[in-house]
This record gives sequence, C-alpha cells and structure tokens, in this order.
Amino acid sequence: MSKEHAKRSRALSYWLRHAPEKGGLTLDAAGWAPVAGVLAALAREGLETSEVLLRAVVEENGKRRFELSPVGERIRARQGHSVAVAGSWEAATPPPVLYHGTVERFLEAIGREGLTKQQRHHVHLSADIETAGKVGARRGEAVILTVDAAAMVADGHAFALSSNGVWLTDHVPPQYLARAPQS
Ligand code: HQG
Repeated sequence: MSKEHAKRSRALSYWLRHAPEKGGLTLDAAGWAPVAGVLAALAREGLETSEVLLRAVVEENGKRRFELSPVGERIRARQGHSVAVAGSWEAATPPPVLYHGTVERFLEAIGREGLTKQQRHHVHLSADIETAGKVGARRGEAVILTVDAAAMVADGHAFALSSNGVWLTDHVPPQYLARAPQS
C-alpha cells in the first residue's frame, strides 16, 4: 500500500468513525456519508483523490473497514464508530399511520411536492404524534402531518426503521399527507 493510500485510509477511518465534522461531513443514522463529500474532504487534505482511488481504498482495506452503497454514492465504516451512529436500520413494515412535524411556512411546497429528503438521506417520520411535535417545534410552531403509511406500503413504497425508532422513506407524495386535527 502506498503512503498516500494509507493516509487516505486513515483519514476515512477518522472521519467515518470518529470525527465526521473534521471532514466537513454529516453521517446519517446508519453511518453513511456522501461520497462527494468524502472526495472533497480528501482533496482538502491535499491527497490526490478520485472515485476510482476511493474504491481502491475500500477494496484493498484488509479489514474491510469500509463499504460503498450499492450505487456507490455513499460510504460508511462497517463498525468501530465512536460517534453516535444509531446503528443499522432495516426494511420494516410501518404502522398504518405515521407522523411528520413541520411548520406552516413549508406547507405550500409540501402540498406540491410532498415530503422530500432535503439535506438528509431520507424523509424522517415518527410513529407517535408527540415526537413529531418536537421535531416540528425545532423550527417554530409545530404543524403535524399524518402520513397514510398503509396506503404507501400498498402502493409499493419502501420503509426502514432506524435502530433509534425513526421511520425512514425516500419520498412521501402529497396524496398520502393530511394535516392532523389540532389537539
Ligand atoms: C421540510 C432531528 C419544503 C420538513 C429530528 C422539515 C428528526 C419540506 C425540513 C430529524 C419539504 C427538513 C429529522 C418540501 C420536507 N418543501 N420543505 N417539499 N419536504 N420539508 O431537519 O424531519 O438531530 O432535514 O418538514 O429529531 O425536520 O438530526 O428533517 O421541516 O428526527 O438527529 O424540510 O432531525 O434529528 O428538515 O427532522 P430536517 P426533520 P437529529
């Protein structure tokens, strides 16, 4: 392994397991970071970098420390985190109704496009109204939306449950959304 290669591998371990912020990265609940962000971080360290080189680091790593997502747009450490990575999440069937807390000013766009991922890897949904209320209240007066998860499942949308209890999906089209009655 070349010296540069070893440096890349060490930097990846550090960012993906211990200090994502030092690489300007945010890990999702399962520890994934965007490959584009990792490449930019390696470049900032002055290391020659490309997707091919990154793949080589992943494949040549003796302990299989890292893995690329199937499409190759995300990378994570398989284990060994000191940061609070919630752990793996698994495909699961949600309860028939899920909740999303947001604020009034987003409702028009949400009505048009549905719930979209924004900066995250998934849309985050809650199984209980209280949690959704807290999530919405981070931005102002919370507005709670109900998500017809049963209909989404029937229509083939995939859900996953993070080990910290957050329901994840890729997109909630507007037809599955309704405003929860005011409590
Ligand atoms: C809104 C925290 C316009 C969405 C919490 C939300 C949660 C849209 C914001 C977790 C939209 C995204 C997730 C659209 C969605 N147009 N706005 N089409 N679709 N929005 O923070 O769900 O501290 O990315 O309503 O506890 O608020 O990160 O998602 O207001 O569990 O661990 O765009 O974040 O956990 O905001 O919160 P976020 P979220 P952590």
